[in-house]
Amino acid sequence: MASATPIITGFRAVTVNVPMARPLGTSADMVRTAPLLLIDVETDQGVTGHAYLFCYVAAAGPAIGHLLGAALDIVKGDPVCPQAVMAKLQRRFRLIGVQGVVRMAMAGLDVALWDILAKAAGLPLAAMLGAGLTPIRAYNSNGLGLMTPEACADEAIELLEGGFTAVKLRLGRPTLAGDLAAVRAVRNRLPDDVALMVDFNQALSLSEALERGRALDREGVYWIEEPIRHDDYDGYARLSATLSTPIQIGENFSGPVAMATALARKTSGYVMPDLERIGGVSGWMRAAGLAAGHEIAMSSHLFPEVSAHLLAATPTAHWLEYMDWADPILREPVRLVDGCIAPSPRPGVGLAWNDDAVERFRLKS
Ligand code: SMN
Ligand code: MG
Repeated sequence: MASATPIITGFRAVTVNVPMARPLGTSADMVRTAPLLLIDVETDQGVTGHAYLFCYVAAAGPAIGHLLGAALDIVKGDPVCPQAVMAKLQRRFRLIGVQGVVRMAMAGLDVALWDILAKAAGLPLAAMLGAGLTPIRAYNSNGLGLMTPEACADEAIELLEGGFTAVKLRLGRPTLAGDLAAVRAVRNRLPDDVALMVDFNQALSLSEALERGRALDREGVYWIEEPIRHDDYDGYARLSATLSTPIQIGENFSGPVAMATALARKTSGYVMPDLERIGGVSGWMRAAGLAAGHEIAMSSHLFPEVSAHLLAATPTAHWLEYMDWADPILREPVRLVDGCIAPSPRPGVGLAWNDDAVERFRLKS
């Protein structure tokens, strides 16, 4: 006999601000702490779903928590059917627009709902999605911010510990010469078979990106990430047609429709959707279908714990972005084996909070 689908009964959301082991200087801002919104969604069957969101700025945590409360008011009493819940919220939030923090709140809820479904089935999320618990090749994305070339080279070597075969360097200094010095220092120090990704965080104009991209084409870089404004798809199409190094974009795709638009315009050689901007598990699986249809390699952005499950179920899975930012508040941080991360074998997504650490890092309002 089929068991009844759990019913959504309530939620809790707590913002923590967790210091990063390796602060990250990007071209936009210096990031020293990870503001995370920890989400628990409760059901009538006693199964609780967990998810966390990366809030970028601490003030966004409580704001997204409030939006989540508004979402819960709308779907309380509904069964845990993520597709139906997301469709209902999409309709109800149409006037404010399903973008930015609204989309993030919905994505957090979606992940928590999938966690509930997988726990109720007694399966890890990857298995729930029909995939095996395949370890996913990861690049170490901790640190490697805008520092001196020497400091970057030293940190790049430290980041190989754990068997990593790829690291990501942030770029976007005031001059091309400054960026090139950092790339050369890191590339010269890394073994030849270690891949080096670079990320500009949208720092450049199109003409600057063409100039720096042409220079990087000679430096053995694996991909060039977000050189220009994230939604300048004409600019990305031009860069992709001109440069030999693949362009990488996707952390700012707001839902699968944005990704479909980008793919149709041949903006990049690779894509890397972000769990909380693409629409949680439901949005990711649609994005994975698009990537498969276009035969384009798809990586993840942040959220290594959930992304490991999702990449296991992604036909064109490429690289998992590994960062340790949530480790201090997790009971079981993600496990690294030979530079790969395997989805947690526990039922659900495998997130459980370390309550003492949550109390220590809780944002006091
Ligand atoms: C990044 C993401 C989140 C915070 C800082 C920097 C970066 C990445 O764009 O892709 O890791
Ligand atoms: Mg990036």
